[in-house]
Amino acid sequence: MNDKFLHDLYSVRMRASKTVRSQESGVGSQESESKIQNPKSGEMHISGAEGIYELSDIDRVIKGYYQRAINHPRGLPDRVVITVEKLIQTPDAIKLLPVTNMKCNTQDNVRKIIKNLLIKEGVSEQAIQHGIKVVYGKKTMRGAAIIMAESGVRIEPHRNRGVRVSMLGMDKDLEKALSRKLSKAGINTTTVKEALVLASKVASCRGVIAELCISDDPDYTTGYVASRAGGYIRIPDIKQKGSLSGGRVFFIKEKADVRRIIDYLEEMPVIAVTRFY
Ligand code: WAQ
Ligand code: MG
Repeated sequence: MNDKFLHDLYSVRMRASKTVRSQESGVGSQESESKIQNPKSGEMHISGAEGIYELSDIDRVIKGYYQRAINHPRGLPDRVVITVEKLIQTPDAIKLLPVTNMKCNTQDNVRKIIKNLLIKEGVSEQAIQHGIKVVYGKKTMRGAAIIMAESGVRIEPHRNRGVRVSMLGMDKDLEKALSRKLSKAGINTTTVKEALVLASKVASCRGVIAELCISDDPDYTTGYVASRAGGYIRIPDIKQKGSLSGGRVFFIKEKADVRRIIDYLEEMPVIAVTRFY
């Protein structure tokens, strides 16, 4: 990628959280308890967002992120942190994964569908069970869990926080083309576009085999399984409406260098520039 790409590019990140007082999360209140991200600080994750943008877009992006933070279905945050940083490294060019849709599911067979898709990628049954526990579990994290695809061992260093994929963006022409394509399918939303870029960055990381994702928004019931080989496979009705659970799991090769994977996902700037692998 040429250096004009680096000119005036910034990473913008937002995270919104709320401190849940002990009465609210007290005994017998399973719902509040389930929302607490970090039991020690009582901090509950409300929402987060991140992207790479040109300087001229930052004003608009910050306003949008702030609106998103304070109008979130998970509740009103009492802390919103927005970070703007100029990129010091030229982004890598990546490709977007192709998008496909699974047919509607009943709650009964949705776990079977997840399992089959992940087994196809070579993830073991044990690893899948552990992954399913994370994304359907009561505790929601700000980032993703990392699970070794064979042994099923969970390996990310900060269990409560997880690994937060950051430093990712999409070329403007590609975004226009993608919007047109998604519009035809009736799914041209920020949620889909952001998830697709994230999944594409994760899939571009050497050592990552597949990803499983369920939104933690109570109203958003579509999730996905993604991999470089299988693409981005949307799964409707992956969770019940109203549920606050959700999360992401990255399944990695058993012998992969976890530190390198985390550094790439969190720190290496990438821009999606073409549609498919
Ligand atoms: N890096 C790592 N994990 C993340 C990140 C990130 N940047 N953002 C969110 N997560 C984790 C975190 O545990 C959240 O609780 C969980 O994922 C869900 O995040 O095709 O909206 O932002 O229709 O609620 C997928 C389907 C939507 C889109 C995903 O996720 C489609 C979504 P949310
Ligand atoms: Mg969310």
